[in-house]
Amino acid sequence: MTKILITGSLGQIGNELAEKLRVKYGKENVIGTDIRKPTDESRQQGPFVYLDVLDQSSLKRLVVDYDVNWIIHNASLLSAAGEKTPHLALNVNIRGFENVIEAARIYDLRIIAPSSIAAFGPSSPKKNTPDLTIMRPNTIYGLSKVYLELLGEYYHKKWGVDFRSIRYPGIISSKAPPGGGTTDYAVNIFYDALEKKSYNCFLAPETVLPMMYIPDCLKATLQLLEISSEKLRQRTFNLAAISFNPAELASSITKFIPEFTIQYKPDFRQSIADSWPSSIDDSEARKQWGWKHDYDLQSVTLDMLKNLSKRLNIPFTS
Ligand code: VAH
Repeated sequence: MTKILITGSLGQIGNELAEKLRVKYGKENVIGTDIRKPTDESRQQGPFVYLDVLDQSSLKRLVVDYDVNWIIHNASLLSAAGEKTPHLALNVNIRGFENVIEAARIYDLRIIAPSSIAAFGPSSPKKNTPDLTIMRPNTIYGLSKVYLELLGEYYHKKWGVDFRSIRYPGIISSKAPPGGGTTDYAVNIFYDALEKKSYNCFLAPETVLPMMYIPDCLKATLQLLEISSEKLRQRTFNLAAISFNPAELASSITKFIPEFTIQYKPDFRQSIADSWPSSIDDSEARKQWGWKHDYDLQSVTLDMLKNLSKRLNIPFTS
């Protein structure tokens, strides 16, 4: 019986991942954990337990008590939040991962722990960035993700731990708010487009970044989570879908909300975005586990506006 524990399960990805896994593996077989209080709605979706990934004994107790055999480690501070509180990011992203990968070794767990395109830096190739290349990120988030990849691969080689990792691009979704990332503009813009018909963008109009819609993210995560370990020729994979800049996203929104306007006021997140690739080569994921994305910019825009107009109760005609 597959029993899955998710850390950071109330986050942007964890929230919808828990929902999708519960449909497939059974409500009681997916244990959500976080340090925040869940809403009544998310508490009803399945078992939820408080877990701070810095508390290794609680983590081990949960693995034993719930007979966990897969762990999805999402708890992490993202790029912008990390630059505001680097010591907290060091602790959670590095010490936290050390606790989780050690639990995976002790209890022989399958583990998927996301990395990010933020693991690349200013000296990495900017376009069509391959899986294997120069990686000298200049954010605490980015360096913690390089460490996660290398430590996970060490545990795999040294002790056979079934570690897998995906370098996520920016993720766009409408159910749970994003958690302090540099790509959050691509989510916040939809709320403001409906509520204010305008948006103050914290990145410059021409800043191209790799992005992905949440259904594609969940599809890829389950594909890598479920494939048998022997079929993988590497443990960490680039993942990509669409690349666009704020100006292109704004014009896609304007097709549906003609009166929408955007202003650009780049802040500290501009230098973070400038250090990342503008497009990613994910051919290994496509070759080794059949990855392909379904959503393009137009379909993301339409689906986001439809979902949010329902949730915010703001009329919208597609
Ligand atoms: C961030 N959303 O902006 C995250 C992501 C590729 C970026 O890792 O920090």
